[in-house]
Amino acid sequence: MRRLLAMACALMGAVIPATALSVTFAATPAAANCTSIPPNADPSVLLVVHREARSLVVNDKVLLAGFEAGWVESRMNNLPCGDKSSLGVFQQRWDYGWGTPEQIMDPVYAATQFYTRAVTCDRNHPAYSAGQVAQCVQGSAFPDRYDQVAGTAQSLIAQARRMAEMTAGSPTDFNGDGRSDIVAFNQGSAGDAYVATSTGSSFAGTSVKWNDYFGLGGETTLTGDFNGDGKDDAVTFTHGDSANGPAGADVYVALSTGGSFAGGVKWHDWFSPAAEIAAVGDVNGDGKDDVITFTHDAIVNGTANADVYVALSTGSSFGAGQKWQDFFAPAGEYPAVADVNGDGKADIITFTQGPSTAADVYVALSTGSSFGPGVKWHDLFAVGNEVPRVGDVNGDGKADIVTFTCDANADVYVALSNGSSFVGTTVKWNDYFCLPGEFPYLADVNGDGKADALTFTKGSTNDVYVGLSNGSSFAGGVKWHDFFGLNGETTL
Ligand SMILES: [Ca+2]
Ligand SMILES: [Ca+2]
Ligand SMILES: [Ca+2]
Ligand SMILES: [Ca+2]
Repeated sequence: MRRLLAMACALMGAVIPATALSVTFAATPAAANCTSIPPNADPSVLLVVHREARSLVVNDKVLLAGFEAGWVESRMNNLPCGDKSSLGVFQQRWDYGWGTPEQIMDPVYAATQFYTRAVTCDRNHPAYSAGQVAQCVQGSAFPDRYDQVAGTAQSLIAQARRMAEMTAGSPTDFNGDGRSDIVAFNQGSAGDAYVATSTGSSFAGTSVKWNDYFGLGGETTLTGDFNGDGKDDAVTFTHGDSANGPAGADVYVALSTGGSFAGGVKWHDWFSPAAEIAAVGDVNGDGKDDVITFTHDAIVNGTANADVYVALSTGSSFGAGQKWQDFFAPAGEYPAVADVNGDGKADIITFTQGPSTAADVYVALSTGSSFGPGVKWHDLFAVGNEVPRVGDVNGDGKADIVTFTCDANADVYVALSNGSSFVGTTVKWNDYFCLPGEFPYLADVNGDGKADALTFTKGSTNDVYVGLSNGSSFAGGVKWHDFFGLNGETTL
């Protein structure tokens, strides 16, 4: 751990903005014997509890039960203390058959224990509310507390989903024709991957399956050209965290043949465990995409690990994980990967996502063997819950930053890279693109060298709209596909 004072101070005001995480809780949590319990949820615990629910393919009610129980018992913190022998997020007891203390203190294990039992309770009592399912598992002396925090739990689920969907810089030209395509990983227990290829003016193909078992629920599925043949491949990170977990922290790659993804092959057996944020980019500029993981730790008392590890592609596997930066993108920030200075080596970017007084963008340039210091490249971009992306929207070889408000305004703002900073504040490139609940993305879908705006509407329409870049704005949205990407699927 190394403390970078200047940056830590600069980021302090922005980390964990006063949104849902700051909900105050009047009643005393069940962990009565702890001398102090953090007032806010631990972001890494939120993400792990969310991922385990997805891994077990639980329904929305059981997911809510997990977040209600976690908030009531520990305010979603991995407590090393509690009433009697209770420990961890769910205050489980080793002397009542929940596992060893070490297992219970592993949030992956604890969440799996909770959800496995909650699924049974829900199946046996289908009329139960989420809070009643939580009580069925927990057997609390205060059975009504769980349903009472449903609103808070929903806010925390939204925070976790936002972290689970952090995605930037995952290229999608699967057949290598120079035009970006789209992919949907349905995850769950099916693990199907569907691709629709770009014709230059639409995405062709519905239900064209490129792999029928890749990327299960709770995993992070991304894309990139890992063997350097010009065709983007698929990668999945399983995010297990220890011998206690149901799976290790494996990384599988499915190479593109140009018309399908081959069977998944393990390229790494320990990378991006637990609540780390995985990403893709060619950080050493050899033409093969590498994998990057942000440990994304919360800042506590002005310090945090917040490390960044890289595993370089050899073309047939990923090498050992190496620390390339030791303080970048702590929890609450939105990390991304792209070549912002145009030297052919992908750099790391983080959006602090605070209020307008603290919505900064930092960059750490790749040297080819490490990332340099974090430097502020913009001081007002991607405020609060906006959705930031990175891509070369004007085709000059340097990746730019884009933010989608994805609210009723549906605005899209861009700041262009000049190689040492992002230029432009409130420069609107489209004023109606990405409504609430949609998933925006950037990709060069017509192959002119300029990244275009995409949005997957999901919801009830499942459409895909494209706003082509002309180098200074995104054109109005045009529907390129009318049935692609369902709710809960990962779409890129
Ligand atoms: Ca490839
Ligand atoms: Ca590389
Ligand atoms: Ca670079
Ligand atoms: Ca550019």
